[in-house]
Amino acid sequence: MAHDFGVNQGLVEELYLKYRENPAAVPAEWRKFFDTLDEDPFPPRRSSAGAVAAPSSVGTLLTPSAVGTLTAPATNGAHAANGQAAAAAQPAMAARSASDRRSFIPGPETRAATELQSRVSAMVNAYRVRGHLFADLDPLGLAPKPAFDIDLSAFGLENVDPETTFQAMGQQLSLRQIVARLKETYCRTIGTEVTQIEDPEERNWLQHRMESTLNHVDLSREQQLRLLGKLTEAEVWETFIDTTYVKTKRFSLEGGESTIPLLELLIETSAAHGADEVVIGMAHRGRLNVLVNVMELPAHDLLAAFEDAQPEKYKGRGDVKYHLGYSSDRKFAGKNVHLTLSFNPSHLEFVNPVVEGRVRAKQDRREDHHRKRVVPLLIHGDAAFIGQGVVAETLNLANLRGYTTGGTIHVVINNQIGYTTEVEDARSTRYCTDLVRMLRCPVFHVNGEDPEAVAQVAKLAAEYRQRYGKDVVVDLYCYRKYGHNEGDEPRFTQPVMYRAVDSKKTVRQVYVDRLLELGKITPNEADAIMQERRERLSKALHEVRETKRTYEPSAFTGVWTAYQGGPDASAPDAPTAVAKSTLVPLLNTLAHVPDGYQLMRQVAGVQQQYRDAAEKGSGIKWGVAENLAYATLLAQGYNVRLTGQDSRRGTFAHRMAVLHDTNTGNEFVPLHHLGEGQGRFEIYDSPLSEQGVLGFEYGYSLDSPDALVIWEAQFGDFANGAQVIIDQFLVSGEDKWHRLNGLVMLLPHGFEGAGPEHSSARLERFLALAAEDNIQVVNLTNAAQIFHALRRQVVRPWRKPLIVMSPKSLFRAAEATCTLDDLATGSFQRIIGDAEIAPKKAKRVILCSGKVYYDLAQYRHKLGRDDVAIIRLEQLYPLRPEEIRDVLSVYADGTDLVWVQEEPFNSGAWYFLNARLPSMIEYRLPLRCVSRVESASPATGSGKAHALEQQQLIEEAFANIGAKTARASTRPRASTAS
Ligand SMILES: Cc1ncc(C[n+]2csc(CCOP(=O)(O)OP(=O)(O)O)c2C)c(N)n1
Ligand SMILES: [Mg+2]
Repeated sequence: MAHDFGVNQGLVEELYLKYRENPAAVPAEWRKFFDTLDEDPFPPRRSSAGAVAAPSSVGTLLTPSAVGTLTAPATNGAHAANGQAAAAAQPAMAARSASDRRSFIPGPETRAATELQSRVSAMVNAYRVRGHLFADLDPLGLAPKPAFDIDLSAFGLENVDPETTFQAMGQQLSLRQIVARLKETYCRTIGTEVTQIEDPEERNWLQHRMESTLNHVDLSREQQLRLLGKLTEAEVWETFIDTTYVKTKRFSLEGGESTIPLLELLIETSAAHGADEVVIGMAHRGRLNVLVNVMELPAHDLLAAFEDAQPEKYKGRGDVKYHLGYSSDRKFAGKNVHLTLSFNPSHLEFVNPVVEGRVRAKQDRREDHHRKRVVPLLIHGDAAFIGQGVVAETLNLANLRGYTTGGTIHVVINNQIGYTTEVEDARSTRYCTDLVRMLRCPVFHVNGEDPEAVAQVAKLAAEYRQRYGKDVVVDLYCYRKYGHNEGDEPRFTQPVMYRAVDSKKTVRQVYVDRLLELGKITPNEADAIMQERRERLSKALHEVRETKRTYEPSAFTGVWTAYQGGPDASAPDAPTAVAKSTLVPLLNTLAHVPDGYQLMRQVAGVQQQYRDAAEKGSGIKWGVAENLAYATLLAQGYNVRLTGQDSRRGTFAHRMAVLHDTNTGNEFVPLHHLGEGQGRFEIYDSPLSEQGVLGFEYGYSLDSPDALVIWEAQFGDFANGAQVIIDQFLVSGEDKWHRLNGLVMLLPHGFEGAGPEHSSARLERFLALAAEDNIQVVNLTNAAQIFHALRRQVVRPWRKPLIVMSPKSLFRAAEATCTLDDLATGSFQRIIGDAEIAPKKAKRVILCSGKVYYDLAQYRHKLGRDDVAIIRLEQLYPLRPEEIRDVLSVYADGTDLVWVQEEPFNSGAWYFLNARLPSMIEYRLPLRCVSRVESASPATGSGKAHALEQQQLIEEAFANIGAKTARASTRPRASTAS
């Protein structure tokens, strides 16, 4: 064969044949390449049949240098390099042995030059794709090196005169220069993964930014001093606390001090490119340092928290100092930038979706349509980032219309250890950032001991985010100077690592030495910077001790000024009824679709319900009442956001908020067409995620007190997939952080024979989490109730999460419908008494909640009894004792009071009520429970067994009326115990 293009022979041949016919038919780069050939590299040959042989392969269009890529060496196993080209490199290597490559025999001069040029191109590409494997990233020097090399011999270039010039990186350079530039750009203290980016414009932009500067940032002396100043602040804070509060937990940043200048530069660069607000989420490591040195929380406040001088003030509330949030305004790039550090629980990475939701809410509020003004910045630990599932759920939100925030800047404080767990046991991937490969976004690994490399990466990352609106990752390689916390001994488990750690100079000292070497600073100057920072802290401590200052996070400022939390008793009531003159036009609007818009028959039936409601004023179903609640709020100018799996239609097809034309598929959302000045209605089907999405909506509600924000579970059972968000944020945020939120959770709940996993939203769990009026829990029986409950959530200024045990069958039940009058004159009823039964006649009072009410009422009707009252507890928390007392006051002392629940004895509201009700009603009526028997799983898997159980439950509720044996009991019934 006249010319050897390795495994790409067929592909190049095909291109050449085209070129031979018509040079204009191939891409310009190939044309130029073929033009340089002084003889036909593929002279016509004859097949045995005498025809011209077809080219051996047809590939996608490549450039000459991309073909070169295919002959570049491959990596191995799990650590294979990225990019399709690299994947293809492996067979190429197998096909061409080293001796093959060395046996290159130059043909005529130009042909040899062309061949060499393609090898050089291959080498350039190999550095771009895999240079990061050879970069000097680990300040401890312990990270394993790859088992192969990337030197000249890998490309058959080892015998080429180093002064031979080639075209590379857009210039004519000698081979020596090319290698030097490649090593400097890709193998120094920055390792880049950018070749996986799909958009060539983005990839080329980054490549150009890196190759034209050799991935260096050019800093003025002033900028270098600022960098040193930040490193010094980082170090001084830690050493000051270390000596002042010996062995007190602070989760030292030492070893990773570059985090501080990194954050500073990320914010500054974002600001220079359009950002004026940054929301940060981070864990324990270095958080105090960030609070003081980036957020500029006065050191006084944190020192006061260390002093902990007034413990009585915080009994039963508050949080540890390394979870505290803060917000401040600072000047960056000549303008004001608002910084927010989100409050955070111990649970690593769960703050991620919360921050994203907050950013989205802020962007929406500020009409930041390009999402460049408000930027999310998430700081991760290396072990947590790859280990926690919520990371993947949050990354998957990145590019979704309902959730995108225009790109998140991720920083990993990669100290190469998680508590005592080493990298080898922490992940199956090479990098702790490898999960983000799903987004194909750029990743910059950087050696944290090279602050100027960190500065370069900060600029690249922030500029990329601002320019392209996508996620970007900075993986800051560093080490952890001490154990996991300050009381922990790391040498028990990492003796070798800590020998290396113990031999290190501080990051600041390494930089000082470098600046001294370059003559940029004198030793006295460096000392003075340090001294000045130390004195600032000493002075602050002195003042704190003098004044016995304490620290309390500020609350209810900014958009929260007009809202309140606190006790239920303090919650002002606001009318939720809406005049018929408003309701009827809204119903007509909801019924309206554009001319020619074709609806499926069943969907048209749902639309007809609006018309019927407007005309008849009765028989209003749940879905109509719910959509009408949104419509009335929107018409008043409130914003409404509702997300969940399949929420646009509704799992049970009761909502139909987004219509589809049967011919075109075009969507139509009636709630978008209510008229001028209406609020924003957003409804999205969410990805199949619970913790990610609930965290996001919680975050959204944190920054939109004036909106109705709703997360809907497919079935309530799935909400426990988001249990951390519920426990650590939703129910406890007010107690720990003074942070309110008004998120609504719609959790389909109810025993209808659907099996263990589609019956229970675990009411008992929410009631166990209920304290200090932290949440509202309701289980509603009538369409008017959801209308008033949703409206109440927004129109009164009291903000608490609302947990709704949503119905399933009641969506369609005629008994649960309401009238227009109920919406126009009524209000939310926490408890619904029994108007049917004369109190004097009542021998038994049944108390219940939710759909079981209808089963009980129906059975009573069947029995024809007029001596059993049935009272519905629509709101289970907070309970207002006076209202309960009031409703029960009409029944004689000693009347049998039976709590009836569909749930097993150990679930539902029984434990909760049994602990509270008797004293609330001053023990006037003896309380006992009728329920399903105790069970480890919520419900039976047999539909028939369910029906049997339900029948027994209802019968038992009516058994032995008036008999003396009916006793108050808190124990499982005999059948349960045996
Ligand atoms: C969800 C969760 N599981 C376990 C822990 C306990 N824990 C606290 S820190 C830590 C190690 C974290 O390692 P890494 O993410 O690398 O952060 P580093 O402490 O090294 O900065 C663990 C396991 C936790 N806080 N959260
Ligand atoms: Mg770590």
